[in-house]
Amino acid sequence: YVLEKDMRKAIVNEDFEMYYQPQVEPGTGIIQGAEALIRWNHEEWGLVSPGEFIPLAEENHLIHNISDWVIKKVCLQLREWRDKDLTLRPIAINLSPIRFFKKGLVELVKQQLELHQIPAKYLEFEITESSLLKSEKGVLSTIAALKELGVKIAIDDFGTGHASMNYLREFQADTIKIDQVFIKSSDGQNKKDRAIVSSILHLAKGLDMKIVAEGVEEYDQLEFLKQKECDLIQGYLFSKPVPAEKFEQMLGTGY
Ligand code: G
Ligand code: G
Ligand code: MN
Ligand code: NA
Repeated sequence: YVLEKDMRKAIVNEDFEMYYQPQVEPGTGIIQGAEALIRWNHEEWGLVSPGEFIPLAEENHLIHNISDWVIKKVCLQLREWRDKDLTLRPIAINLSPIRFFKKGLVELVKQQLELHQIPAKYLEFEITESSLLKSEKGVLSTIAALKELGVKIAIDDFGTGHASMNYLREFQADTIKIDQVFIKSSDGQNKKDRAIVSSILHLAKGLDMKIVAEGVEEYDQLEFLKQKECDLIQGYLFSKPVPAEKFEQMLGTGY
């Protein structure tokens, strides 16, 4: 309850901040995008992880306010980068499935893009595979309306939600994000995980979808993904999520 009360206060006070984790080409290290990840700087406890407060916000409806704040913040950030003449890269926003059940999402996105004169292709929404599974027709039509605006859609945590093939048929996603568990490989699972990753990469290529591998921490993982022509990698090996100013420096230094 204390956390909930503080969260309401944090929305008003804007105690949240967006961090950005680069997505890079495995061959060149060139930054081609980023995932936006929310951080809560709590006055007493310091940084509170979204893994803790997002599930709570999904229960008490504050997720609507937080989701809308994130969309506005990222659009404003893109505008600031454009105003500084930085080369824009697509930014991926994690979207809670709960947000779909309240009206106005598509309108908000359209309005923010217009307000800041940002081409829609610079926004991508990540939707987890498991949330798609549970979703109804209304969700799919909202996704279609977002796509109509020109924003991109990514399936997050791919491979863990059992949605798989039928969803890839029915649902026009642009990007697949391979879940960290298949990249990290605990001991003894390495051979199996590489077979799974290879087949997901092959599948994505056939479907003309972009593939992002998450949780890349080691060089041999990078080498493997490069060899298998994975489009982009994201993980601590290249960079952890960083504040906007830091990400800006990384863009500016010609990665
Ligand atoms: O950044 P970190 O690894 O701590 O994120 C933990 C979890 O919180 C991840 O599942 C991530 O998708 C989720 N998350 C991070 N930022 C956001 C956000 O802005 N909105 C939503 N809905 N989830 C987020
Ligand atoms: O659920 P989602 O895939 O959106 O969550 C992304 C989360 O993964 C973020 O919280 C981010 O901090 C975390 N993350 C990103 N790269 C790595 C990595 O290389 N290793 C680990 N352990 N976590 C990572
Ligand atoms: Mn994500
Ligand atoms: Na993920």
